[in-house]
Amino acid sequence: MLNALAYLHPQLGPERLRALAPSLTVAGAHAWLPHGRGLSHRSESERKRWLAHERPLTQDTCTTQTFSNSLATEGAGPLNASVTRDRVDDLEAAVSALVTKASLPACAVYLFDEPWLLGHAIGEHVSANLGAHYILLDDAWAWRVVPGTHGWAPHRGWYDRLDSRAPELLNVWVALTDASVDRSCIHVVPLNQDAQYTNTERHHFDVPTALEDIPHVALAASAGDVLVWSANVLHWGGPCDLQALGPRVSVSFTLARGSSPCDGVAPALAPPCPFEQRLDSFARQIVTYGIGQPDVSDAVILWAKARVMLNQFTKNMQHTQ
Ligand SMILES: O=C(O)CCC(=O)C(=O)O
Repeated sequence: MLNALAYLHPQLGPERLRALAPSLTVAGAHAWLPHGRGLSHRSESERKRWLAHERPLTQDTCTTQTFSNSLATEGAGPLNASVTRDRVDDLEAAVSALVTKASLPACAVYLFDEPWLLGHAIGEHVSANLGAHYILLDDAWAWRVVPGTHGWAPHRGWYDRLDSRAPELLNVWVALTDASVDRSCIHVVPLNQDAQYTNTERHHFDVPTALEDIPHVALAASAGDVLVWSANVLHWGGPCDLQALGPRVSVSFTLARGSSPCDGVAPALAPPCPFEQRLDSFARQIVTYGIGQPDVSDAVILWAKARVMLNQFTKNMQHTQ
């Protein structure tokens, strides 16, 4: 039944996705595996060998100290590593093909393994730098902000106080194109300038109605840059001017420290993983974030809601049997 539902949306079959982004991997079907078979049934050593091919990050000039200091004081900053040029180009091309050739949401890029491999690699890098173990959550989104539109409105990813040296919840945002001030870069209110946060009596924060007078910083980024912020930092995606060089494309991840609270969000599936499970995860992201997004059609929302509901129904049936 679920198989049938997967393909009710004509653009969501693995062959169609492979045709749209031939340089990426669907369902763990890495090029060196015959007949495009997944790896989920293979041994751990084979899996590790496959993952070892994947080095999507390069170390940057910004030091560990700079990264951890800006996180501790401002709650946000660039990671001291960036994404390799090839991987940035492949992911950006995939997002653009999904949106422009198949009318799918940018977030469909998470049907491929590579974004998750990148998320896991960033999680390991952040863990090593902050001296705390972070896990990647099943919580992700992708943007293609076209000129004349803007990124997400101001919000916090978490509304309670977090540990500033090693926040329990981190947002990770990866630029797949340049994201300059005129091309929808991220804006943040640094925690040390956020009146709500500097009031140490206060433990729950909100989003002020008037932002004009609030000090904020534009975090202009180049393609491949990785920004990390404590989830309770007030942030938003700026406007992409009509004169900008092109759309701003980016992907995001969420990392949770150890077993910290994360609103019931499960850990991300380790790649490679079966395509059906990727579809489930994609449907969950659409249900969580997709409504009202310009690149998410009503057909995709309907499909995602049906898939999530059917999964829930199947789970309930299994519990009652
Ligand atoms: O890219 C954007 O416009 C918003 C990003 C964001 O709000 C987030 O990653 O939480």
